[in-house]
Amino acid sequence: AATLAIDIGGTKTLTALVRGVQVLAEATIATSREAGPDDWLAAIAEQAKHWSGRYERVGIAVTGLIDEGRWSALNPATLAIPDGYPLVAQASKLFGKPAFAVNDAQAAAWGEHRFGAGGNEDTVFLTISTGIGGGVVINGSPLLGLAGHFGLLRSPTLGEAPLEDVASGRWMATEAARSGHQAEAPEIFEHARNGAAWAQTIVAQSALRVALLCRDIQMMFAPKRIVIGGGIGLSSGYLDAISAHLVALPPHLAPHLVAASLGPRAGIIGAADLASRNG
Ligand code: BMX
Repeated sequence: AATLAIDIGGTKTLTALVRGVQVLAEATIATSREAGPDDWLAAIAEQAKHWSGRYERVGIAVTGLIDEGRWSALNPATLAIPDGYPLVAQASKLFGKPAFAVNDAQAAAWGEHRFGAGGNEDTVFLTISTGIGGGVVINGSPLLGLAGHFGLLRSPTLGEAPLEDVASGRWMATEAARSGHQAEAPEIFEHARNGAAWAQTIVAQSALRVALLCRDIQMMFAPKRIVIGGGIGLSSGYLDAISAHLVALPPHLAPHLVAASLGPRAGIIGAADLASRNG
């Protein structure tokens, strides 16, 4: 039987009907930053109407922290979520099916570990997106709750700001505006490819900071692979830019970086599989 799989990110929401690794149908809607969780769920329910009767459970991946089925923002700048929103309770009421919720990067880490680039071995997944999310799968188990929220790491050299505030897609757009260019992340990559120095500097700075994060993650978990996903992470040239900073490391300290093979679907596939195991 299929799962209604949902991935609510800071910019967009992916809704799908998933069976195993198969995505039977899908739709992307914008996550309205002015609205709140009740409205986001209502918009998803509207879309899911087309699939009524075709799913028996709901698996939800979200930007933010999930604790005992309740949803909160860690960095409200990525998405402002009211503290402790009863997501699992609301979703199971709305859809009339058992629901399971997990952080978006943790869901994607699980998806990639089981069905994608992680190859069923120890995997750390990083999504470089509106924010920067992380998920860890060690010894076949996903670390849940707060574990893996690498975008929230702070380093004195970055002036106490959380890492994602100085490296994510949102940061890139802010940096562009500071240098007099109105551009969202996809346009910044476009400008960088066309040789614009201001855009190249922004991409390079973000990639360097993420490279340093990957180096540190290798020290913490020594995963077989670090899988890179998210709209920024999967932009052409970005993964190479990170890897270029890591080639000089001695082999036993060097992380092995690979692109998410499930692409933007890692979260829905992971959330669906976790829901089927927890329901
Ligand atoms: C933030 C945090 C993480 C999330 C990551 C990527 C919030 C709202 N989110 O670090 O939980 O995994 O952003 O989120 O505190 P995305 O929306 O960029 O995919």
